[in-house]
Amino acid sequence: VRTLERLGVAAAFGLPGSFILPLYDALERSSIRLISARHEQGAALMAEGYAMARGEPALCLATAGPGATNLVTGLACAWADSQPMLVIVGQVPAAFLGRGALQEAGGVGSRTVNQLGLLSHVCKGVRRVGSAAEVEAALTHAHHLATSGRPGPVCLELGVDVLNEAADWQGLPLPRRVRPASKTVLLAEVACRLLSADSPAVIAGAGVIDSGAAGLLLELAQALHLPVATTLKGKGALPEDHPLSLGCLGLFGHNAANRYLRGAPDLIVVLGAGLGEFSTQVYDPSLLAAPIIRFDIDPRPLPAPFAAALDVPGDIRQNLRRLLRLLPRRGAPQERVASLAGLKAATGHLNEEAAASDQAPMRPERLMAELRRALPGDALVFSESVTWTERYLPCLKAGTHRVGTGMAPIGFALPAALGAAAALPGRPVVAVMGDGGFPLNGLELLTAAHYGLPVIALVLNNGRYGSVFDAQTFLFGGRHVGSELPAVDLAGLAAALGVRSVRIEAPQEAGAAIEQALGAAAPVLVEAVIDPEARPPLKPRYLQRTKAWRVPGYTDSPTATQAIVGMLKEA
Ligand SMILES: Cc1ncc(C[n+]2csc(CCOP(=O)(O)OP(=O)(O)O)c2C)c(N)n1
Ligand SMILES: [Mg+2]
Repeated sequence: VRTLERLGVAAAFGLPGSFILPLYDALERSSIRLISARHEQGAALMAEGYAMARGEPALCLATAGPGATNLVTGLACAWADSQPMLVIVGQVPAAFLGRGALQEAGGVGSRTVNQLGLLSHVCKGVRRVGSAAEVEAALTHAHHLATSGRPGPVCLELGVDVLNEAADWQGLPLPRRVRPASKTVLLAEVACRLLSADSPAVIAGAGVIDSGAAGLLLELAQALHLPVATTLKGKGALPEDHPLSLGCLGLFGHNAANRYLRGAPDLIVVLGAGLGEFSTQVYDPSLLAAPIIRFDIDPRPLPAPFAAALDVPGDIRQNLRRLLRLLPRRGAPQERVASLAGLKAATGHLNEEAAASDQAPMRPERLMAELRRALPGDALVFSESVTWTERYLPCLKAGTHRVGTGMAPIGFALPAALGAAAALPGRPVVAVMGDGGFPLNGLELLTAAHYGLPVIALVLNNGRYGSVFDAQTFLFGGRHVGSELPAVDLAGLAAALGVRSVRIEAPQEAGAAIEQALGAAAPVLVEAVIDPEARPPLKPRYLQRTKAWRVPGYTDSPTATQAIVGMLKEA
């Protein structure tokens, strides 16, 4: 615990059990804030949200066996989202391994789970620590591994016998966080190419936010008047109210970003983005036809058919800082900026019509507009309803719109928001999710109430697993199997959990309800009844993608074809 304190670990999220109890006990007597969750998945996602909010790892704790296996999805999510985390799982005493001990999980007995083997697939590193004497070095190394390079969770397994064993504290030196930079000659080449391009553009991903480079991106964009599109994960890396912001690229992104990138650029600088399926509109070659210069801490190959013409490996903040030193601050073509405003106005950037609609039940676009009006610019939003927040909830400050789309599990937003509330006391934090996603970790509202974490849980209630329901409309002839949700008395549920709630049935109620929740200084469940027929605009490439998954022999009914064609308004 003393080592954890020295490493700057300030919070722990976990769920207790026999084999981790000595650590629980010691944490209670430390400066580390311990938050006990209702499920280990929740604890892991809280630690992920903490890292997203604060840029530092929290501790995540689980007991041996079921505790450790319950971590899998949460750790997988943090791993896929490249978020640092220190994980400690308990284990039965070494002498009991392989002998059918309760919850033993060393993989040595018959039908015994190898918990570390399992977690090794969702962690950056795992290690069994065999003696108390190794703990300090193992923790120090784990922290270094979790935070350096491309961050991720790192897991240590400690037997309860090791946790109870005494050891001398050595006071090992703490490693400094390494931020490797590329060579100046490489950055000079980037500067040359940028300056000689006619219409360069930037695509920014989460790597910009996570490396703390958003301020430098703003400088770069302004210095050269570069239009900036982001991926969903990088949303807001350049504030979306900035004239150079194109918004988000991709299947559910902004038309302005998609259209601009298809047409204009003769050079694309990709900063900390993996350019996956959704960002690239299912690997559409026309979206990234210009040569790509790519900055990344982990320059793995881009997905086919894309390839970087120039790779700039290293820490994005370091590299952008060096690049900026090489660039003149020239007055750049202002008309580029003017044309972006025109492009956004012409492409229904925020679906202004729906965003102003007074219909009840509410259009999600209107809810997003009300949410934006009510929230302060620095409020943190953890979104699972990404098809609505990505496009219709402008992000005004880098790092204030966070998603778990590395894995895209439903159940992410609420626990992640709790972790962020623990990381940044006093900052408003909102979890945006559907009525299908809420139940997965909804009982963590108990945790919020118990520890006084004042999150707003905003549930978009459309009575269904909307995206699944829609897929069944397109792919299964409208047979909606298992996608309609029974009505739940969310207010009654919230009351039982000791949490206040408010229900929004008409758009005129939304602003006041959200403001009231913001002022509550306590967790509040805000239920927004949403028009179940509201669907995000569909792009042809999305349809092309899902059509390939249709049941054999399927043909569209005339009404389905009509409905689909009606939705295909987008480029
Ligand atoms: C853990 C997990 N299980 C299943 C899915 C598949 N899935 C994706 S979206 C979705 C439905 C979400 O419904 P809801 O939260 O109500 O949002 P809506 O689309 O209705 O707005 C499901 C089940 C998933 N992403 N993650
Ligand atoms: Mg729903």
